[in-house]
Amino acid sequence: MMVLIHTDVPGTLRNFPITRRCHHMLLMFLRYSACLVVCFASTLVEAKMPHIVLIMADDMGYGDPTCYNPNSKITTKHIDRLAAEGMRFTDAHSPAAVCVPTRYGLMTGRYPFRMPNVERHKPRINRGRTTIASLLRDQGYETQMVGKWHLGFDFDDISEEHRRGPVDNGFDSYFGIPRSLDIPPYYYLRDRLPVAPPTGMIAANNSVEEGWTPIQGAFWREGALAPGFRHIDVLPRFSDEAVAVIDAYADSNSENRLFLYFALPAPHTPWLPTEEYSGKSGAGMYGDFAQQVDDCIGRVLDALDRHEMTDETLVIFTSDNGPVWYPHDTERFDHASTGPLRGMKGDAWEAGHRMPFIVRWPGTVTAGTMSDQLICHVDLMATFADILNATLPKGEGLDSVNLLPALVDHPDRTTLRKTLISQSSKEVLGFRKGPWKLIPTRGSGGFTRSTDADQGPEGQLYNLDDDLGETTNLWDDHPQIVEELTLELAKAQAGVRTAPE
Ligand SMILES: [Ca+2]
Repeated sequence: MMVLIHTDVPGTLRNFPITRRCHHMLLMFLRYSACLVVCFASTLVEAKMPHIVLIMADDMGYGDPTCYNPNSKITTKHIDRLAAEGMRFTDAHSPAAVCVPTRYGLMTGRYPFRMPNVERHKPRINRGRTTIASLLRDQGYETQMVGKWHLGFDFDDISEEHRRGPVDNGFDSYFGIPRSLDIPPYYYLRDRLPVAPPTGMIAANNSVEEGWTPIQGAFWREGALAPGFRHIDVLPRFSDEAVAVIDAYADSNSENRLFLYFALPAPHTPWLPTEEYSGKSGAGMYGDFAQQVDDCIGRVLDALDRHEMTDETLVIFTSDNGPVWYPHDTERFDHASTGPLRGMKGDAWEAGHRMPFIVRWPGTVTAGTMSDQLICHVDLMATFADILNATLPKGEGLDSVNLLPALVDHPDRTTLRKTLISQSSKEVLGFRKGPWKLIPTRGSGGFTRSTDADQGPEGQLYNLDDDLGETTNLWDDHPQIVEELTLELAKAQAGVRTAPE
């Protein structure tokens, strides 16, 4: 019988801290001795991979968590705890400035301009596409999702089976709502079935009388609603479900690792803080609701602590796009939900897509560190694959760049992701390369209304190193850079892979 022992250590592992490097060399030895002790070795290899908990807030701004904005009027002690115990990224981006395309990019590792153009609320992910969940499931993870899906379902009757949702895209189980909590019909789903189908109706709601715009506050649209469904219950219910997933996993004594994707429906509208949180922040009902979101994250972290899973769990916290927060809100509350960034949700400007992004992974990621590495939600696919030493199927994760080196050895910020494409709500594609950011149109491309100041050159070019707030348009000053970035963007749009193979 031949025994193969490979001594070559993969590139990323060379850079691991020494204890982890030894640990991984042992794992590699076990893996390649598999022809002798297949079952024994594979059990050990799987047992040493981290649990993964991915928490994505909905419409939370770059300036909301206190660890990103010391002047925030919102107490975010649990998000701050993650930052204190992990790595906080300052140049992390959603692939889009609104919910659906960002979630497509997160799940598939593909920029959302590649997303199939289908009828509203129909499935967005093609059959057979690798997702982060299917990747992890195929590597032996138990994959669970709680929260807002918003990538469409296929069904014949709303009271019957919903196909092509989370459990048909790599998740073993799902509890959640089909889309944003201000878009009807309003009902819960468990796996493929409605918990109760939406047979009633609810009138529209907003908070205009309290000084908010029609798309802020306790805003939802008129539509069908399941019996007993209350919008205000959804966030607490999801927290209960996420904690229950961790409890059930811990009680099961499973030999597999856990992947929990907790897709919070908040602080997206409707802003509905429960009584316990009302009036507790300095940023109105938005801030109160965001503070409740932070506590929900705290409940998940507590569950990991309670089951002594914290030390072996990779936790990622981020948000899917910027906040619905206007300059007059910043003035009114002296709270900049967008931080120092220009614009808001939907925009091609930075506030639309530059996101809080924190990674905690005890023993691998150094506590209390920061990274200015350019990263994007689409990068989780390649990063998870590298952590698991898995190979992505050919053609999958087309735009996903492996971030593991950024987590373990803090390389120069220009070494991993070279470029970034982020899309606005009107599908304007912004192109980033180094400090330069090109927006090939005038204006925000999103929710911020045009002003006279948006006139002038046909497009926008900013140097974010000098001008993070995108105040000075350099389009006319650097025609060569405009040309270079325009060409690179066109190549990507033509279908060219943007991430290394
Ligand atoms: Ca969102």
